[in-house]
Amino acid sequence: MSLFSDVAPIRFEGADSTNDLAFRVYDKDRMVLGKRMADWLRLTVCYWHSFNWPGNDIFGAGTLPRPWLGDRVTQAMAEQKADAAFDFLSRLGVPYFAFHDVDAMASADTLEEHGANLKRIEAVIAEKMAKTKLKLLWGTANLFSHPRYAGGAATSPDPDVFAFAAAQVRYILEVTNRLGGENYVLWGGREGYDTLLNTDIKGELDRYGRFLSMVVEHKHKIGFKGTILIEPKPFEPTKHQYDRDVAVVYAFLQRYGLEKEVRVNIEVNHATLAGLDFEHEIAAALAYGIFGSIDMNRGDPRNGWDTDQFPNNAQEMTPAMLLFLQSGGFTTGGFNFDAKLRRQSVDPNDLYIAHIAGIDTLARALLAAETIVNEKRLAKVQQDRYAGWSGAFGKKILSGEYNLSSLADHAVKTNLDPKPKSGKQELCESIIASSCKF
Ligand code: XUL
Ligand code: CO
Repeated sequence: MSLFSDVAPIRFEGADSTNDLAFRVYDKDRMVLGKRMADWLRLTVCYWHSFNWPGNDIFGAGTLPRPWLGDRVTQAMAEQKADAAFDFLSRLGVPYFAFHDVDAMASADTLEEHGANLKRIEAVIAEKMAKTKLKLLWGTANLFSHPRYAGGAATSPDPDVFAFAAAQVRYILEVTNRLGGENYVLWGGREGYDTLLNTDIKGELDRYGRFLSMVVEHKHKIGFKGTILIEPKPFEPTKHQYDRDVAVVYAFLQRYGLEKEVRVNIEVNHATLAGLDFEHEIAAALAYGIFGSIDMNRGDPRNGWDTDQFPNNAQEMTPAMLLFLQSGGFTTGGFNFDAKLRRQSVDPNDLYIAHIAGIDTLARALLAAETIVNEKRLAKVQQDRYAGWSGAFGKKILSGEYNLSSLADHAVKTNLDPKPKSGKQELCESIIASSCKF
């Protein structure tokens, strides 16, 4: 029995269902372009927002019933939390969870105690995973909540903080490995600055690069087969985070020789906070070959911060889902709901309803993307648009047959006079809109 036990396992009931606690679109065994819906989406619930956040904000205290939370978390409280989390996950019927070290464990005062408490909860979680068949999408270290990390972790001005963070990462990376985690995430919570007046960017980036190299070295040393992921975000809590977006992360990885070792975990509202579309970040990661996983949520267009709301707009999601589908989907990644309830959502069922609505939104977007792929209308627009590059002349340019002057001579001699062609944006947009009918 737990806070979430009052609900029967959530089932697919179809579009006409009037049951708030049922899926209308997400039908895990439904085949989409040759793969089960569940295997495309690899749905994940995050521990921190769902079970480790009491509903506090900067103006007020926690509002949500989370009896296992308190200033000091004992092992018994941590176990009660794990009971509730695994009960919720099993009833919701998703295959994965994700967590930070401190989300799950009892409070600790020293690093040694941190390691011991983490091990104790690892044993509890391992047993629950075996019993429920739930899997770990990723583990991560919280290197941003404790006051010692106010100036960053890997980018802290203090080498002791760097070493403390290294110890924390080593513990949780090894736990992630033992629990069969499929990825390890580094979100650079405070790896950035509040003011440039006291900050040495080059030094901080070099140390951040060193830290990440150490993580990658350790991954190989312990035989962790999962993927190391960086989660870009432009700001909040710092004024400027070094991992501001996918392109910046790629440049960082290249500079420190890690672009073949590390991929990205893209979060919807981190993209929008960076002034970019979510689909832009997916497209960029695919173009650079570093697409890894997705943190699913949405922001509020009129708020400039990370509101972490559950997604509810399938049409908005469809362009990203289309890129995802066309790329073949995840290897080790998944759709993790990095989303939280509103503070007034104090009914235990609200957590189910939020996830169900988010999952159905993803399922709708997936089906819309499938329709678009099958219809081939959008693909044709792109093919026609770039057709010249697969013709003889385009190929000759790309093969290096011309240099700048010989190409210029050719253009003059043949009196080139290219005419504008329609980009067909309205057609593309109407294809997206009309595909969202689920
Ligand atoms: C913060 C955020 C984190 C990471 C994990 O904005 O997204 O929850 O996903 O540290
Ligand atoms: Co996130």
